Amino acid sequence: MKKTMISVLALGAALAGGAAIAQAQKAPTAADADAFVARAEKELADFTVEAARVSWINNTYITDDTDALNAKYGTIGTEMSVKFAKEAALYQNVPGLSFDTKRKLDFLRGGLVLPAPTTPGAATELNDIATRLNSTYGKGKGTLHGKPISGSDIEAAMGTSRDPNETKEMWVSWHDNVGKPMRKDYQREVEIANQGAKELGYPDVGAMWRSQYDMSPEEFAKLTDKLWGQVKPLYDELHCYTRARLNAKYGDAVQTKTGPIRADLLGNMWAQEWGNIYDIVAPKGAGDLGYEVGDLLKAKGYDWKKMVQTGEGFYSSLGFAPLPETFWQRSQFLKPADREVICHASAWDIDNKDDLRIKMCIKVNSDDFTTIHHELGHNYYQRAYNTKPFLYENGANDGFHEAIGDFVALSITPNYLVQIGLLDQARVPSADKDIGLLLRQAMDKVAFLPFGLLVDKWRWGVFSGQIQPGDYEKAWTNMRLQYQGITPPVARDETAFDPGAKYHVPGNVPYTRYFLARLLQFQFYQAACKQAGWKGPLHRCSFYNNKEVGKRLNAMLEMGASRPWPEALQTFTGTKEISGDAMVAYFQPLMTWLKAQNKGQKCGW
Ligand code: X8Z
Ligand code: ZN
Repeated sequence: MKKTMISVLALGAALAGGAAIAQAQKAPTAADADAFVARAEKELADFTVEAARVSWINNTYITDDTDALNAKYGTIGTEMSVKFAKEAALYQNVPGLSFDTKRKLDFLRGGLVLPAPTTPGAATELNDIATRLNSTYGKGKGTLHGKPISGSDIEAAMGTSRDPNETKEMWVSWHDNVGKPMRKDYQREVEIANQGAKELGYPDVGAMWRSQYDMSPEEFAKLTDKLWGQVKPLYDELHCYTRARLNAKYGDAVQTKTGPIRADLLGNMWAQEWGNIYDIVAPKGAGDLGYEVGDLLKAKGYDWKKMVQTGEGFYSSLGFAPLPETFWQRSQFLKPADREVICHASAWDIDNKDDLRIKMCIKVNSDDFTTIHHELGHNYYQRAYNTKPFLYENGANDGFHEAIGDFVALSITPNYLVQIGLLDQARVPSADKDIGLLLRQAMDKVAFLPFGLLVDKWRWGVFSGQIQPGDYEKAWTNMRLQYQGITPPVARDETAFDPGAKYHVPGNVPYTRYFLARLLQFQFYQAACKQAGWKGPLHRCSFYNNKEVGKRLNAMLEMGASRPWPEALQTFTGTKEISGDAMVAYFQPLMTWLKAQNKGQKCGW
């Protein structure tokens, strides 16, 4: 009680305006807190519609002018959110708060991803930097054979090139051209945002990010380590097997038999998903899966529209209403020829009602087919909770938001591909090809896990000061080695800034959400297949067309963030615990097979 009084008086000093001071002088009541939340919710809801439009334009048409507008609106948004966060803190311990008011106060206080201190000019400087970093990433180019190549083209080329000189050139040029110039800006961004976090009563920005999971930041960090422990054995076997196959293909001079894997050989710029090199690791002979989704799409003449319609079709088959006409009019599906954009895929809900959009630079390949399902998952989630109060218009936690579309895409089984006419019945892999199927999935799903964890392990360290600016690069490279067992194709030093070459660092998008989503999507999938009465091996299950699964999914989605996430999880899966068990169960036959393949090998790095 006393503590509350002290903070209330502190507010009086901090706020300008007689009304605030007058109000601050008497102890606030639960009714005051309700009124404050209602006001904050209304103001934020109104503002974010306009801010989202500005941000959309900036992200789909990067110029100095749209950068300036984006930074301006960002600044207004930061100042508004910081003001509400400070005020929310004053009401937090008021006696008699309702569940909803308490929950919304927590969101208001800790929900800012990039807080600024109230020092004059700080929010402006922070938003100038954040916009510049984001746009620098969008405009970034690497080279291939000495010629400039855009971000979306280089991503695709990393998936298809099997020439280690090419992949090395692309890897080095991308990391040097895009990441390096961001180093100073990023350091300053961290400084300012940390001051903001401290003003709001958090030790640093990382602690703030970890505060949004219905448990303490410390408990959350422990939970992520525990989850990683559950799935790490699977990763270790996959790493060992993949390294051996790469060594067999490229020879000792390119990929050593022991030690880490060279980062540019895994079919992905960040070595985060390895499915693109399935051809290199495919079981020899009979076990091979026998088809590649990208090839099927191309063979059937799919274009971006057919790909998106196919994604939509899956959600429709579950009983979700079709996407609105405006989705088709307003989305960015292709990379415009005549201007700079952010190609990194995202899903937008501009008006918190029905103005849903995706922003992609779609290519006809397997990665983008999966990503379309991923992005649409965001859109259907957004629409499912659109009647909730503004502060509940969010995922149960951010991992849920990232998991929905991936969970749906796990249903893209051979039989599903037959159902939609992409695969001929005669080419459905028989049961003896299960290992190929599982390995193809593991190369994307399992390979991702340590990367999903380490991006924020690095940022948590940076924000807490455990990683000092002079060690940014070293700490990053060490974590890539420690968790992923990979090594850059050339030596790196502190003039580099490799974290900046990954969208979410300059884009300031927290990343642990994707680690959680990797596990959650298998929990959702296991539950859906049980609901559907599926009896065969888990990985052959598709819940396409199953309205019952759709109905139960919608029941979880429409909750938004209104309840603690374990309750949302329980609504769909029956359990309150996030766990790696479902993922481990899915890959169990592969695990056995990998162990047999790796027998006699010295695994690890
Ligand atoms: O960023 C994304 C989505 C947009 S939310 C395309 N993902 C992560 C990444 O690309 O690094 C999806 C998987 C992980
Ligand atoms: Zn996403």
